[in-house]
Amino acid sequence: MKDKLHEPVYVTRPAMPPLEEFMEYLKRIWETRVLTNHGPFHQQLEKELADYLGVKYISVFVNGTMALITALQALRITGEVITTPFSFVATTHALWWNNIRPVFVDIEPDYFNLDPDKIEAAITPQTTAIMPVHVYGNPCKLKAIQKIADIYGLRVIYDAAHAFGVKVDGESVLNHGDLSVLSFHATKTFDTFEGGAIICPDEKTKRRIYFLKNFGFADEITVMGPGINAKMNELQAAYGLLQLKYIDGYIAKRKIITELYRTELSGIDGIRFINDIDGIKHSYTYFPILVDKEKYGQTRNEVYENLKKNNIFGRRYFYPLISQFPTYRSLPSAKAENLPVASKVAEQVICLPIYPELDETIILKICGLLKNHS
Ligand code: T4K
Repeated sequence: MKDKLHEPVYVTRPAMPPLEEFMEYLKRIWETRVLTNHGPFHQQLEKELADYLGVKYISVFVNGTMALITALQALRITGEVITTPFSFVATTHALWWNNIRPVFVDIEPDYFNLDPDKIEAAITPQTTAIMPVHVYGNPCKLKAIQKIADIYGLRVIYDAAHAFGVKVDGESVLNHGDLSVLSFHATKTFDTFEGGAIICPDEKTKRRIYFLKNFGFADEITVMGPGINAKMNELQAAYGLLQLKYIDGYIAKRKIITELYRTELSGIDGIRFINDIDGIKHSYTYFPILVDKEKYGQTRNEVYENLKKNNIFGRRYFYPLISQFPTYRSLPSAKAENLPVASKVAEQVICLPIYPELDETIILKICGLLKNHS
């Protein structure tokens, strides 16, 4: 155990199924020689994911970023899109790649998602859509966002990269909005090495997405538009099928870890974490804490450095805000005065290690370091 306690611990580590079981899938690929282009594993994964997640139509992608870019294409989004600065940079990059102007709106202080009360003021005649993020897998204020979208005739595309398996009152959070986008990156609860998906409510949209992710081919000689190559390959899809057999166990372990963190960290003045929300089935992809330097006596950066000195590599997701990166910082909506809550949270947040194999002794070590910090 001594060694384990001194090994570097990263914010995450992918949970992997037994290698022998993957060999069976590899043998099949070697036999059929179907490596990509909507092969049998690709199709089977779409079917099994739709059943598992409780969604009607899902289209799997090579990664989440390409899925986001294609989702915007699928709905022909143009002009301006209202979005959050408190996310991974890919959210806004997907807009940039579509020549769409991001308009940053502040987040709410409880779950750090786009604040619906601030959306209306940011709408202009050029606004065509809202792109919120279910940050850390906690659902956005779905009804309030949809209400605004309905009044102003806007589309809603949820970046649900963190929300695999999340349910609201028994229904998938992915069924909200016009489209939702998942990431199956190695750092996520459900991974296919790299991967992603778009969830849509009707067959017609799924068909359009299907064409778009394969260069726009509608059939062998018909190209319906400037599609891209963003298909998930058979290796990724096969791995995803195997991962699905283990996913409930992964989520259960993440829940146990989350609960241990909460027990150990409760009562530390100046450390805040998010509790489970009534009616929500969580997937525990991240464990963020907020450090209030006045009460805790150390800044978030000091906490980050102190953990690092002890071989614990937490991550400051999401600092800096996307609005602070050179590509976006000259936008009027990127000004810190426009984003007071996001600016504060970005200065205070650190995500602690969480992954199914994380040992209890390591969690206790991390919590011990946080308790005895003076
Ligand atoms: N929207 C949102 C809201 C997102 O969070 C993301 C991705 C996207 C869209 C885009 O989806 P993808 O196109 O990625 O599917 C990571 C991930 O690369 C990224 O997928 C994720 N969000 C983001 C929040 O985190 P980094 O640069 O922090 O990852 P990295 O490589 O530093 O990994 C973190 C730790 O994980 C490492 O210290 C060790 C461990 N790790 C990582 C990898 C890649 C492993 O143990 N094995 C691995 O293979 O961005």
